[in-house]
Amino acid sequence: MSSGKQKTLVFDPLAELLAHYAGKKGEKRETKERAGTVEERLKNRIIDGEKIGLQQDLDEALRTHSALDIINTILLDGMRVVGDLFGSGQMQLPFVLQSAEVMKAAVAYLEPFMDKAESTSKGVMVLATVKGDVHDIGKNLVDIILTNNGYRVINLGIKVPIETMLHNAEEQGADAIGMSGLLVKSTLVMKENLEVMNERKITIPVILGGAALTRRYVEQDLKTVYSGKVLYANDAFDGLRLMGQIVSGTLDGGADNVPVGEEEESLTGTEAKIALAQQEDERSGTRSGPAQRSSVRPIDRIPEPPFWGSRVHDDVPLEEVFRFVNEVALIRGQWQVRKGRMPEEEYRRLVEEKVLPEYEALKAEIVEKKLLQPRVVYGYFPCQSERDDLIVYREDGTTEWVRFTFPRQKADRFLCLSDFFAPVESGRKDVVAFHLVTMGRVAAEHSARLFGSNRYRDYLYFHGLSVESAEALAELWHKRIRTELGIAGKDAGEIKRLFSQGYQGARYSFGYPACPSLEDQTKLFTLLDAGRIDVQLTEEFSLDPEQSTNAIIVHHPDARYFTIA
Ligand code: B1M
Repeated sequence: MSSGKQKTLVFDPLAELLAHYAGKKGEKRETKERAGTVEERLKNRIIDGEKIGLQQDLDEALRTHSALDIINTILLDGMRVVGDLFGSGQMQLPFVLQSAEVMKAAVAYLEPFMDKAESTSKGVMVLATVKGDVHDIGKNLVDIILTNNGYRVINLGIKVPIETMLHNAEEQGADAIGMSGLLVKSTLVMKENLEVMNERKITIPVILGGAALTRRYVEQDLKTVYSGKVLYANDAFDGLRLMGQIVSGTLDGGADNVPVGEEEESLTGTEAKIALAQQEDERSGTRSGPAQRSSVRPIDRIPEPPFWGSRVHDDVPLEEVFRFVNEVALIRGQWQVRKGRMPEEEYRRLVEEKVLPEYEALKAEIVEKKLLQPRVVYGYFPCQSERDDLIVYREDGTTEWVRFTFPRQKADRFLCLSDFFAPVESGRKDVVAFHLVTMGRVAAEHSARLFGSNRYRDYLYFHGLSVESAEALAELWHKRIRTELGIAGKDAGEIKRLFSQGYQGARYSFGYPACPSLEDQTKLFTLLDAGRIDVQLTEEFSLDPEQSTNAIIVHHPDARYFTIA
């Protein structure tokens, strides 16, 4: 039983967050002792994400409560407060995950005290990333939040076919199936899955989530293909809320499920919606553009590449890659350390004094243990444009090797990616560069290790940095390509200005609006002989390992990001 110094029981999220970031878990907290009843202490341990002293409090609680009672009434109540604080913007994701870690540890400690027949489970979800998609983190965040709020989650992993999901759902008596995916392709797989389920007259509720998914697509298109309930979850807590409604029978499945104040337009990134619109255009066959050309003029002096063909680099220093990490995307996007209701100055202090030192420590650990292994394959190829096509030639400059067809804007400037290259009729050969970068399989393996050992917060941090490092390597290599082509003179001095295209030309990743076809990555793989850096394309055109990205690199000064619709 704890005794001695008192600690205030009033929860101050910022103070807790600052304490949390003050060092590794438990540091500075070892001596902190809690006051109040054992029930209050346990609940506050969950809220504060504090493991030190947990076992003693659980032992004390076991004298007056059953293990099941402790979980259902005390600990889950703590998690409910955590969810509320997160929902109201008062608690940040890393801190939520810290609480989930304590919950997990507490339940593991209590399990041996429970009868075999006793179950803490409020319901069961079979959860998976859909076929052909390697994206892990979204689904795993859902797993963490559901598991530590009393649900049993059968997490089937990535690239999961519908048959496996259905088999597990039946075997485990699941209350719902959860499907996740990163790319627009995956939203189409979700649709196919629902069609299969419908044909078989299966009606289990389905929750869908992922970056390229929109509520509109789920609630308008997908609802029409499935006679069971199909629900859109914007984030992991939305998934938790829906799961609660499913098991309590309070779900009505309609627009009423949208939380108050949630606007359609704020549901997913604008980029995701643009990409989806593009995909819809493609499906409805409106993709090929009018004969009109844009007013982009061919460049006078075509840059000279240092070599033709492709080269592999697996000696890129990690320190160099880290210099190109977009810290805003990392901290606010991946780690979800957001300002919320915090005054600007406090947020700045939090980031500078607490988050950035942790970031530095993580980078040092990664370098020391080689937990990321950057590899690049890139190359330069002779090319010409022909209307909406880009023809890529073999090194001889005359034999057509690969041909891309890009969409053209139907209005506005009538832009098409091919316009940035010398046309066939000019008689001149232009140059196009491609690259594919990865942080290596070790990145996915280490992420899986952290998740598997319930180190949720470390998992979020490492995974987030690993994917942003892939993006950083792409940025770094784009700079190298500009330098090699002799067009780096217009580069912004500050690295962070490169993130908003502070340079000549553009880097278009396949799947972006200007080159939306993910299938076109097979052509890039052919040109670059991509297997040499151990990156594979799945049957749904996802890049495996997850921490990989590729692009077509255009040197023309007028090349900027544009949308098609
Ligand atoms: Co790229 N990417 N990316 N990317 N990326 C998107 C998704 C894209 C919309 C950007 C765009 O067009 N501008 C676009 C997809 C469009 C399309 O499909 N055509 C895109 C593309 C094209 C690509 C590549 C194909 C580009 C290329 O290299 N050719 C490539 C593919 C990578 C691969 O296959 N392995 C690629 C690569 C990358 C990076 C590696 C550089 C990087 C990391 C990707 C990763 O995380 N594995 C990256 C990033 C960062 C993004 C954006 C900017 C952010 C995605 C992210 O990491 N979110 C994204 C654009 C955007 O969303 N604004 C984009 C954070 C993550 C925690 O969220 O996984 O969505 P998420 O999970 C959330 C919710 O969605 C929800 O809860 C989670 C927690 O809140 N949720 C569920 C998810 N599943 C759920 C299930 C549920 C409930 C909720 O219940 C079952």
